Amino acid sequence: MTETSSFTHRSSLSLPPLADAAFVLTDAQRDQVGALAEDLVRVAGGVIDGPEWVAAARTASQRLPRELLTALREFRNDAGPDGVLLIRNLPVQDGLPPTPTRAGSVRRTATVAGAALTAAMLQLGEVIAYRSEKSGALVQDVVPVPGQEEQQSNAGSIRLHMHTENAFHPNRPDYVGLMCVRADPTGDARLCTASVRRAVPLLSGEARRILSEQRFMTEPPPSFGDLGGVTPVHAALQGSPEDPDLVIDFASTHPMDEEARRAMDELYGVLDRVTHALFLTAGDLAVADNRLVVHGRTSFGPRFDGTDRWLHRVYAALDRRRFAVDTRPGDNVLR
Ligand SMILES: O=C(O)CCC(=O)C(=O)O
Ligand SMILES: [Fe+2]
Repeated sequence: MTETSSFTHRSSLSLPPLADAAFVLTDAQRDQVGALAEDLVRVAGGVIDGPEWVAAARTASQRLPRELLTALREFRNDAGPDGVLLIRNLPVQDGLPPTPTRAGSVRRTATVAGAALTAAMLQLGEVIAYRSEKSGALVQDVVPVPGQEEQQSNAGSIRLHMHTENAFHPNRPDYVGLMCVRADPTGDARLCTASVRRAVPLLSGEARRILSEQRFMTEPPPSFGDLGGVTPVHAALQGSPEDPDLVIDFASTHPMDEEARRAMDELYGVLDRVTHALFLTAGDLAVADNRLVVHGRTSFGPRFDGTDRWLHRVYAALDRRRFAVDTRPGDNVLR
């Protein structure tokens, strides 16, 4: 189905570029974030994946510039029609090392960029990770990996299909933060986002009805095991019929019957028409509301010589009580 669809952003050209709606920090605001991030680099030996560092980052996040705090708070209340908050001119440390090329690369110790990203995400919710993904690290690298070019994962460099982050998981992140520390030198790699709020009005009534029924199944990656026996059958449109959430992954969600397949094809086409493509440069943070937005990436040609595109990724979940069932008490790493 989706494997054969061509990837074009037809009418995305007529949408206002998301970059125009960005929150751009002034240089003084960037330095203010840089100062709190520098402090965090020194806390608890900079060891991110421990309760001490996360607690310090949570406290420090209250010192983010007032205007940024306001933008984050408003985004949390309502992520708007596009469901993405683009924040630009965040600090990135000088002397960035070569882009990693290892599979599963993560940040175990704090950097200025990693700390700034975590602080921003902590104003949206609690930062979380998954034990079976990127070794449970809270700050992860998104980099192309040699030998994994063809994979439908963020280590690949072929087109990454549009997806809800961890669509297969009963406790998905509410927000996905992707911060660029090194832009793609070829200029080709673009983060793609599409909002269910833009898509739903373009869907037929029939497709809306079918997509709202439990007629879809999303496979977990093998590393996640059986997720405690939770059945992965779900509706693609969930919650409010007027303003639904979207749960779908065009690489791993399977329609369970012929009508469901047609509805999913229609959804694919409609999402394609409302897709924004964003070229991220160093210091850009794109936060997607994972209930409203699917995201993916255009294909690009990595060089694996240390100059490739490099993003950091942090997830946030709104409610610690909701994900407690999948963690040990007080922990931020879900099964
Ligand atoms: O590389 C990108 O722009 C997106 C990758 C992605 O989907 C992810 O890391 O969750
Ligand atoms: Fe993703």
